[in-house]
Amino acid sequence: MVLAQLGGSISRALQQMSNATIIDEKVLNECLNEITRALLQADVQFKLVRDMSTNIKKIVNLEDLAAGHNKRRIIQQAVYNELCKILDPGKPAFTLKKGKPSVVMFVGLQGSGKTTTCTKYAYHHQKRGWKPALVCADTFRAGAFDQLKQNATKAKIPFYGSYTESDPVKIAVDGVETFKKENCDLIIVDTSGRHKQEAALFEEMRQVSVAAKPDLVIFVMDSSIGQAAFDQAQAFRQSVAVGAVIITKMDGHAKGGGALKLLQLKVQSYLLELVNTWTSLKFLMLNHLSAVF
Ligand SMILES: Nc1nc2c(ncn2[C@@H]2O[C@H](COP(=O)(O)OP(=O)(O)OP(=O)(O)O)[C@@H](O)[C@H]2O)c(=O)[nH]1
Ligand SMILES: [Mg+2]
Repeated sequence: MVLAQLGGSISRALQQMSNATIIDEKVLNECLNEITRALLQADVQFKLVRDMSTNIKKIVNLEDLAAGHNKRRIIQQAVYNELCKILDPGKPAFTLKKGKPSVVMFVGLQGSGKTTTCTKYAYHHQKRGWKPALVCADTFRAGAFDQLKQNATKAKIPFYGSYTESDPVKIAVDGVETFKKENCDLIIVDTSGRHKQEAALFEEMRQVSVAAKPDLVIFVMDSSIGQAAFDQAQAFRQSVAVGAVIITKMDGHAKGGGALKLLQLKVQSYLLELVNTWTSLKFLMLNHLSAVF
């Protein structure tokens, strides 16, 4: 179920409840069952959904509510608050600061959409008055620099990379330094998603991260991987301090649940630093709807 569908199902359940002539236990239960079903279909962890439903029932104690109370409004507010609780990572999101260069590093498995999303992210900020730049620290895949260069040129964003230098750490450091001198306030470092061995990929990522000192590391994940999201994100988290997640290809797959699976990560505390998962997600959803290129 894609996120838009999930939103639609929840709204419909609330609307049906609002349309009922009398709000009683049966109407409340039907509404909660609908919401529960929609969340479970979207792959949200069972325990989370069950707790949410229990909490709402506790808050909305129909017997205790005096006749004058607007029960519809109280139920809607309780559902809203409980959904927000699931999504709220409890930490302020990373924000860019004017006049200070922020370095944002993108990591993720091959083909997850890092290079594409780097440019979307840069473009998104450029439109809002920031001065972004792109650094291609993927020296493993032939054609990686050309791809970034092409994207950056289309979006009119300055870029840095090399056809001859094979050390991604050196490129990352040089690129960041170059753009700091040029007063860019958002320096985006794209990294490799493939290597002969996975261990080598994680080690490279760690070294680039140590050298480029990113203010934020964004883990890019393809929405179609569904259940595998959990293990993948956890593996990345062990190598670098992932601070946000962007879920790509939400346009092409019906498995938006992969995105919601991340809720489970948050709640199970594996990715405590997923500070702005949802701001990133919103950004991404906005962007691919209004095709950047
Ligand atoms: N439909 C769709 N396709 C996407 C999206 N993001 C990326 N792609 C496509 O997915 C493919 C891989 O994207 P890249 O940006 O090259 O992925 P990457 O993670 O940089 O890949 P490597 O550099 O090989 O690790 C490309 O064909 C993109 O056009 C998206 O949001 N929706
Ligand atoms: Mg790439």
